[in-house]
Amino acid sequence: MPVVHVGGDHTPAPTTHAGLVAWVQEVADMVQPDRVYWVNGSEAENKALTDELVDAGTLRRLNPETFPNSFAAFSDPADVARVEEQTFICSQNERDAGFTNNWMDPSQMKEKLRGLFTGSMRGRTMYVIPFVMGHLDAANPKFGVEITDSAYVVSSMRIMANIGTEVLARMTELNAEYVPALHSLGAPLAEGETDVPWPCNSEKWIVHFPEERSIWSFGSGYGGNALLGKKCYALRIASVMARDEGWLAEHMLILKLTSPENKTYYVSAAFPSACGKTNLALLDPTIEGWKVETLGDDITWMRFGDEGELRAINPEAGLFGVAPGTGWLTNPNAMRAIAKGNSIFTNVALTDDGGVWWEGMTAEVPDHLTDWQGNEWTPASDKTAAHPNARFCTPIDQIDMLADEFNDPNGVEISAILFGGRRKTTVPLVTQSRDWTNGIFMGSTLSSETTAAAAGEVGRVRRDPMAMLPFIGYDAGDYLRHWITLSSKADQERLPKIFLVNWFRRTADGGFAWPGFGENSRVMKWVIERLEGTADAVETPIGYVPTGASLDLTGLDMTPEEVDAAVRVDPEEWAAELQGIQEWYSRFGDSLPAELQDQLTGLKERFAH
Ligand code: GTP
Ligand code: SPV
Ligand code: MN
Repeated sequence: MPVVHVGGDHTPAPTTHAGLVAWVQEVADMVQPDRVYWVNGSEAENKALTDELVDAGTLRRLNPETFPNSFAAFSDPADVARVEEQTFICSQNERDAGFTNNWMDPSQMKEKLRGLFTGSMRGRTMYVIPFVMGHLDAANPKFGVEITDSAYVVSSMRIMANIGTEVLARMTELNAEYVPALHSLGAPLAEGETDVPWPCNSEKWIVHFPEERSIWSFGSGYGGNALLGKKCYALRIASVMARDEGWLAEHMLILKLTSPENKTYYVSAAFPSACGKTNLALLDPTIEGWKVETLGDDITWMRFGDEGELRAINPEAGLFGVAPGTGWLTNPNAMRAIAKGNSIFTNVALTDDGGVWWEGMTAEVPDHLTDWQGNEWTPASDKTAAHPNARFCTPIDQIDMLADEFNDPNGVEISAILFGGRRKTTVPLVTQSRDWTNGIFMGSTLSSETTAAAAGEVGRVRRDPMAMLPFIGYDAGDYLRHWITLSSKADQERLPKIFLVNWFRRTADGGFAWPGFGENSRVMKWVIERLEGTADAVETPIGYVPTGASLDLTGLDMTPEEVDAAVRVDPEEWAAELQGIQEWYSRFGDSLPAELQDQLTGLKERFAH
């Protein structure tokens, strides 16, 4: 593998971008790696890296017959999810981080981080990964450069983003600005010390400097903490860019629907982590005549176009999906993409024939597995075989139903936006907002039970505005105001309609009130028919919900009472909900837009009448 050394026997960096070369040199001086390597993104390079990772025990090569060019990684049991407690927005002023973010004075934080990063790559290779989020030929391409000491990160970033030589060439040609994104596992190796399969540090810091548009991540090798193009850049830093440049960076999927009449619609949807974005993005409809294609499953960048239409792109190139629950019955499109290979699995279980398995992948449970922690596992085991936040990392172009428009730098026009959460009670299957501002109110008060995607308690209801709670890179009230003011750029006729959905409501016996997955196509059909003005709805204080007769239930084994239980607006449940919203809004202090306070007042009044 060709190696570019910095210092000593200096070989020139493969770029004349002076700012970049200087930054790489500065980082190398601090982290003191054994070598510096500029990632070119080629297949040969990836083969060499994955071979090394297999030798080091970080990756297990899967059976090439069933999972070609695919690998499994098993993390340190303390490094399995995003660490929100250790995630910081270090704006110059504390006020600009807002109450939803951890904050520390940026110079103090830099000093702390410099201490941790000094010598942190000793004994390791420092990889320099030029990448672009979104299209390389966009009007204003969003470049980044991740420096990391993890080859697992390099190989995963190669799936999740466009990386390497071509990107660097374009950056150089444009002398472009880029987001410097520094990552270290925080596990230097002493002379002669043998490595562990998943190096990391018990101390973790995921830090963003919004004014500088830079990222420093220390101590974790896990996805959202370490693949810095994803949450750190494409959401936290991008949300700040979006605020300043007049666009939106959102935790959303993008879906294309074609009706039996051959009309096409694009819908984006924001659900919190592990609440169904990838599954809806890859929807396999159960109703006749409807076709679904996908453009993205996790992050969406949107801007108002010249005609006042809201246009969306997916800045990512891969899926980093929740494995458990992703199966041939619930999500065949994801399974087909995974089966093509070229994937990295993390914290899944291994089958005896060198394949992977997780809860919900197949109807049949294997008799014997090796669980994600390397222990023997049988169906009698009292633990799950895969970690609940086990992930698959797969190139998006392996999805058969990927829409061609994915490749269009101009994106697609969004007709409807869904906000959704995981709520056992209270929130109906689907509700159409009264209007745009009421829809922003719905998004701003979105609530969901916490999941295994972040470290900490699971199942606790928390407010998660626009599913962006862990990802808004600035003050949450300013973020909501940005949504409101931005729509002045819109053609009011073409503003998307906004809906609130909940696939996770439970019945008295604890089961799901709605079968979900492919059956969600029935809800999507209602959404489209609402846009077209053909579906009925009943007006409730929270908005418009379907009548039993307006949802297409053909072939679905549900009684009208069961459907009613899924769409019901229960005044008692909503009395408690209003209390929760009131408390939530009180936390914003004076940064809450008055329009949203008015929305809450209006909602209370409608319930009182
Ligand atoms: P992140 O990648 O963390 O952002 O998650 P996500 O929002 O993409 O969630 P994903 O689609 O991976 O789903 C998370 C979990 O919810 C999986 O275990 C799914 O099986 C489950 N799930 C998704 N959609 C539905 C649904 O309609 N009904 C039910 N009951 N479960 C669902
Ligand atoms: C999420 O947690 O929302 C994810 C996974 O999509 S991660 O990349 O870890 O953030
Ligand atoms: Mn996500």
